[in-house]
Amino acid sequence: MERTLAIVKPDAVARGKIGEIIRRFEEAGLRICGLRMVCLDKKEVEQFYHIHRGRPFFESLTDFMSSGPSVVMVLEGERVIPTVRAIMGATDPAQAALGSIRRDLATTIEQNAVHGSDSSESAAFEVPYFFAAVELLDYTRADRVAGPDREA
Ligand code: 3AN
Repeated sequence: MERTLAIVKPDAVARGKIGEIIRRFEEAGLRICGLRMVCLDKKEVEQFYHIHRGRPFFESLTDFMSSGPSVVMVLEGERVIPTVRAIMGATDPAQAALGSIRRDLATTIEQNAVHGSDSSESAAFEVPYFFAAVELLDYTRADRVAGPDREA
């Protein structure tokens, strides 16, 4: 089962959208295995977004991401990385698909409400950046289990 890191960014936290964003992930059947609210400092954000160092928006992006609390979470499911990317929508909210988080909730290409790892290589760096292995909890989504009363 694949895992990915998702973040509710400071703009969405400030606008009271934590629940709305998590609801969309849960309704897609994804399992939350770790969840925490964090206030990242500039250095932590710079390390997290190190692949964007040198890009014109790096300074502004790291200021924004360290401007207030975020919610970090690890999601698990089959093909969870592309699934979360699809639920989020394109980086630029104006280009994001109808019904995606960014189309519905984001304001700008920078303050775009949510982050999700873009590959298994990124997830392998991003998940342990925030969570120790013991913090990722194992349980079964009861509503996803096939049984006599349920559709398989
Ligand atoms: P995504 O989050 O869709 O994977 P990336 O990885 O290209 O997009 O960019 C990381 C973050 O950098 C974005 N979520 C967004 O906040 C910011 N960003 C990306 N492109 C721009 C841009 N052209 N101008 C300002 N900020 C940007």
